[in-house]
This record gives sequence, structure tokens and C-alpha cells, in this order.
Amino acid sequence: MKPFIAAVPLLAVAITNPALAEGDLSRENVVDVTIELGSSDDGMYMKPDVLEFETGKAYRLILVNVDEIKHEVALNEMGERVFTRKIEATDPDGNLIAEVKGHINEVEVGPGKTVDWYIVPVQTMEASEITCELPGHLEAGMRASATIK
Ligand SMILES: [Cu+2]
Repeated sequence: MKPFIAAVPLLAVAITNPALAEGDLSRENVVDVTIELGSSDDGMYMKPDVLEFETGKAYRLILVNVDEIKHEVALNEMGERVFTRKIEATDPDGNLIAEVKGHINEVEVGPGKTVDWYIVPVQTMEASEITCELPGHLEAGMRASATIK
């Protein structure tokens, strides 16, 4: 039950403070975590392949696809334990293309593109896999271990 208790103050703040409700939750303290998606001679990868998060901290997952084909990040079990603030896609000049809000489990990233996924973990989790579920990619090695403390 403890993880749920930790989540309550976050939600309360989001509801009572209009500025935060618009997506500025913990903006000053966002921790950037870059996850590179690509292929190598050994197959396909997520780099780094071990990730650690803490409940109540705000993160920006910077999904960088360095490949010439589409990849994705599926949070799987972790998706049930994080609050997604928003997904943000921008053009090469940094102009906003799309901001997506709501509960999200998977994000596909086009070849050579980057997408920012803003999350706040709200519940602890033992090591669990995030994966690329595109056909053949998981088998080729596209997985990373994620833990929420
Ligand atoms: Cu992939």
C-alpha cells in the first residue's frame, strides 16, 4: 500500500494547483534519462539496458532512435506503475509537433527521430523488462531491465 500513499500528494498538488495541472509538475527537477534504440552487429538494443527510477521523481525519457527503421518502447509492467505527464514530439528546430496526455504504455519512434516521454513513477517495482514489441525485435535483443525504488 505504501506506493499508493506516495502517489496521493502528487495528485493532490496537480488538482489544487492550476500551473501544475497544465503539465509543469516538478518541471524544475526533471531527471533526463536517454534511451537509445538501434541495431548493431549483435542484433538490436536499448542503451542503457539497465534503468533505475525512484517513486515521486519526475523523469523525461528521451527516446532516441538512431536506426533506419522504426522502434518502440513498451513499458509493460512498469506502465502500470508510472503516471505519464505527457509525450512530446518536436521538429528538428524544437518546435512542438504534438503533446499527448493520458495513460500510455507504448511509444513508437520513427527512424532517426526522438520523442520525449515525461513520467513520474508512483509505485515501486522489482526488476522488470521494458521491450520493443515490433516483430522480431525483442528476439534480436531489444529489452532493458527497469527497477523502481
Ligand atoms: Cu525495435
